[in-house]
Amino acid sequence: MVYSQRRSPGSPRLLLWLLLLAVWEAGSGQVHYSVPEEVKHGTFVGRIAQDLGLEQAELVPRLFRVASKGHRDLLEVNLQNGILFVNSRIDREELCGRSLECSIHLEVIVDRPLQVFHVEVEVKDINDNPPRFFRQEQRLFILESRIVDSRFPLEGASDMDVGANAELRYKLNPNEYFDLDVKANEEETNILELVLKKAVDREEIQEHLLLLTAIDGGKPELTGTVQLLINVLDANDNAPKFDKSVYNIRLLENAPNGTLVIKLNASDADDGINKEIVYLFSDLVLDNVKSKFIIDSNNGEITVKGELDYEDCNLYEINIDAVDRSPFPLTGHCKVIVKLLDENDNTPEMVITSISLPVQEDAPVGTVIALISLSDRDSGLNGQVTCSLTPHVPF
Ligand SMILES: [Ca+2]
Ligand SMILES: [Ca+2]
Ligand SMILES: [Ca+2]
Ligand SMILES: [Ca+2]
Repeated sequence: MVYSQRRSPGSPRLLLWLLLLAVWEAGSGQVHYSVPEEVKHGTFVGRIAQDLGLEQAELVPRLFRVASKGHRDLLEVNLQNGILFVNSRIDREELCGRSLECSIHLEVIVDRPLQVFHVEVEVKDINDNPPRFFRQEQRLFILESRIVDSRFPLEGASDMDVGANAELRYKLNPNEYFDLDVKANEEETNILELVLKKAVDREEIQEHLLLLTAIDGGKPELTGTVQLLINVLDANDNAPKFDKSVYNIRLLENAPNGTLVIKLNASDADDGINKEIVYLFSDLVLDNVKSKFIIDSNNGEITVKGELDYEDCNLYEINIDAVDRSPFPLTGHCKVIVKLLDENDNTPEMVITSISLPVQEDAPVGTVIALISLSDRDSGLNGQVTCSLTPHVPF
């Protein structure tokens, strides 16, 4: 290479000539090396002097020097042996981010005559970044009534490396309820979905804990994990239930107003308003029952409201509904049978059905004077009547 040392900056022709020379040098002096990222200080990169056609002995006298834009200190040349070596830590991710191509451009300059060489040092990716999830925990809320095959989106992981070192696959810990579905899209990201494979039941399990693992394609592979916390939300899928379907109650007639007949109790396995219960007389309940009894819708207490007369009616059948407060309520049923017990509240009644008066003084013994009929509205012993006459009379 010939180069005139004479400088005449005022001459445009010379400038043009210099420029053309520089371009020609750039084209002819291209040397390419590659080095993995994160190698230790002093790692050999290439025999740069030799590859550029320079003698070791001329490096110092010709002021051999290297310039690199922005990252001057990453690579260095030993002027004694003309070897390019790694001078400080090279982190591919810091240098080039997610870009597939990553290289350091060096400009090698020698004087007398001035020559400029261009050297590319490609920085190769190593798998030094595990897949990372943005959160430590992903929380999902799933209504228990969701059908099998329902899908719920998940957030994937990212990997700072490139190529296979950043290609992720995913797995979910084996479990009864959920599968993982991963679809690749054009943007080199994955679409992750949790798929319901068995219906969940809040009344059985309220919270499912899963572990999602992302595995990169490096050798050896690196992994990242995230916990999936799945809260099962309640659906109104349980009707209130009474302890028994029939309650048999015995109650004295004439029980005063407000007497407690029974305190009913129903329970509901759901949650929130889906388990809150209202107690009501069912549509089957007749008016005569409603006139005698009252039910407290909040606590299920049935009390006496009207007068209970055994002689009037001695058996009441009361159908009760327990309804939850859901907007789509479910109902449980029971029957309360109230049997009244008789009290001796009726005096015997006497009716003279026939009488023949006056009695003649010579009436023979055995003559029927009067036919008396006795009755008592009470029952059992209370209704049994005995008859007697005042003593010391001729009858
Ligand atoms: Ca990686
Ligand atoms: Ca890397
Ligand atoms: Ca439920
Ligand atoms: Ca319910």
